[in-house]
Amino acid sequence: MPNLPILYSFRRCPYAMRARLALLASGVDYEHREVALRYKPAAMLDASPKGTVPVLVLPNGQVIDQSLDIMLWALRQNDPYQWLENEEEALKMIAQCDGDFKLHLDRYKYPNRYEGVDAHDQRAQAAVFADSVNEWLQKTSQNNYEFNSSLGIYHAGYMPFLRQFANTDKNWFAQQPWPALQAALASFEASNAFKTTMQAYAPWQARAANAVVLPK
Ligand SMILES: N[C@@H](CCC(=O)N[C@@H](CS)C(=O)NCC(=O)O)C(=O)O
Repeated sequence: MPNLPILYSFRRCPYAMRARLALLASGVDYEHREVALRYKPAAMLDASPKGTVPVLVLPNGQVIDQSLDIMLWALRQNDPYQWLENEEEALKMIAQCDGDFKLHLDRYKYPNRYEGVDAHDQRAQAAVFADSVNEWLQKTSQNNYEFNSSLGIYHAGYMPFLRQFANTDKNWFAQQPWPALQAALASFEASNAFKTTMQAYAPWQARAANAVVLPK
C-alpha cells in the first residue's frame, strides 16, 4: 500500500461527506477507512482523541480532524475546478449551515432528544437557511449546480446537511417555494460525485482486538 493520507470516515455523516467530496474534487488519492461509530478504531482515537469523523492522517503524521480543514487541505493540494475561487463567500455560507441551521436541524430531526423542543418550530427556524440558499442559488448559479464547477464548494459544504433536512419530511420539503434548492438537491443526489462518495464500505477493523467500544 503506498504511503497515502488516511481518511477515517462514516458513510452517512454529513461532515465526512463534505470531506470526501472535496477530496474527490481535488483528485488527491487517499486510503479510506470506514468507521462504525460504536467501534472506533484505536488508531483513529490515537490520532484524534475527540472521536469524531472525519479525520485525515497525513503520511507525515499531521492530523486534520475538522471537516472544513480537510476540505481546505485537499483543495490547497489541487483545485482543478477552482473551488477556492469562492473560498471566502463559501465559508460564510458553510458557517451558517454549521451554526444555527445544524442546531435546528438536529432538533427538528430528533425533538425527543431535547427538552421543551417543538419540531415544527425547529423546522421553521432551520428553514431560514434553506430559504437563503434557495435565494442565493436563484441569483448566483443560473441553474449551474455542477460539482465540477467553481460553485461545487458550496454544494459540497452544505448539501449533505440540506439533504438531511429535506429527507426528514420529503412531502413538506417538496411543497416549499424553493425551486432552485429542490433542483440543486436533486442534481446533487443524481451526480456521479455523490454516488462515488456514497459508496458503501465494510467497517475497517471494526471488531479487531484493538477497537475501542464507546457508549453511544
Ligand atoms: N466539527 C466536526 C464535527 C464532526 C462530527 O460531529 N461527526 C459526527 C458524525 S456526523 C461524529 O463523529 N460523532 C461522534 C459519534 O457519534 O460518536 C467536523 O466538522 O468534522
